[in-house]
Amino acid sequence: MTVTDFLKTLGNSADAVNLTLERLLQMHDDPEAELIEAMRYAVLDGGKRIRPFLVVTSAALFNVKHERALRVAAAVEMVHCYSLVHDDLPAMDDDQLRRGQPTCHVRFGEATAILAGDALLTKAFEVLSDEKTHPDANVRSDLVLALARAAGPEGMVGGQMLDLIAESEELNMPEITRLQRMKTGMLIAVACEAGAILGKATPGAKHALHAYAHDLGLAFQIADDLLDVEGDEKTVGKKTGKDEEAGKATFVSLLGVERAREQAGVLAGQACDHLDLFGKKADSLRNLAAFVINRQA
Ligand code: GRG
Repeated sequence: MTVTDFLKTLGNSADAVNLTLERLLQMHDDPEAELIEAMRYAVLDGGKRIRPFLVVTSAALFNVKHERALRVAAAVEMVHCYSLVHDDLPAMDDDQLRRGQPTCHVRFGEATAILAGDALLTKAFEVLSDEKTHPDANVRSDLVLALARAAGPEGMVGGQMLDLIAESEELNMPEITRLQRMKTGMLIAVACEAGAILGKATPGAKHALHAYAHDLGLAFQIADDLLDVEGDEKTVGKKTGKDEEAGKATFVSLLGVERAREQAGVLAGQACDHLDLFGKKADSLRNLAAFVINRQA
């Protein structure tokens, strides 16, 4: 598959997820409508939709019904977008720009942005728990458990706490790896795991996807650190140079640009090796690994 073909595949998947998100977050006339508007603003304003792509593509390995995978993909994206809204708040990173647009709190005010983040997080679990997502209650509860673990104190929120600590304490390589694994890696991993849960995959297949996602998550983060150092603010769609400004140690500050880029390549290659048992069926996941380390935004 050429890069252009892959970008088309990613774009088609994003369109389908956007439609699902649009349907799940319908505007209405009630007095609290501004909350829905802020949620829609945070979710429907672009983004690469990498996590939804992982859900849909890993689910396809097990022939899961597309509508089911799309609902789970939308739920994972809601959690991702909530984390971006809260991360941009004045009490956190105090960012003005996200995906090339004013951040949610700049557009709607801080209080509404906090509520929009809260509501996206809870809505995600409502979607997963709904029978429309899967008729088997065990599958639904496994999805809820997996996403809660990935997003909570032992996952993304815990990682964000470590990130706050990193502003005043110099972390070493194992500590940064753990931080990034929790902050970004676990949501990426649960996106792959969700496909396997929906497809009632064998332990071997689940393990392979988990190993792929682990390496992909680290490669993704190194690429993100490289973009913060080298990226063009307009293309990236958010402020760059933030890690250095905050005095935060990152993979790039510890390894240097060249070794960091090399390491991202090694991790992406390793990620693909874990997919051997799926054969050609997993080519889209392999292409995603290449996309993640070469992206400009
Ligand atoms: C505030 C609860 C809470 C958690 C915040 C994930 C996170 C923790 C903050 C996001 C800040 C950040 C820039 C993290 C680095 C990696 C990352 C998640 C980048 C953004 O993800 P992309 O590149 O973004 O997939 P798009 O816009 O394409 O969806």
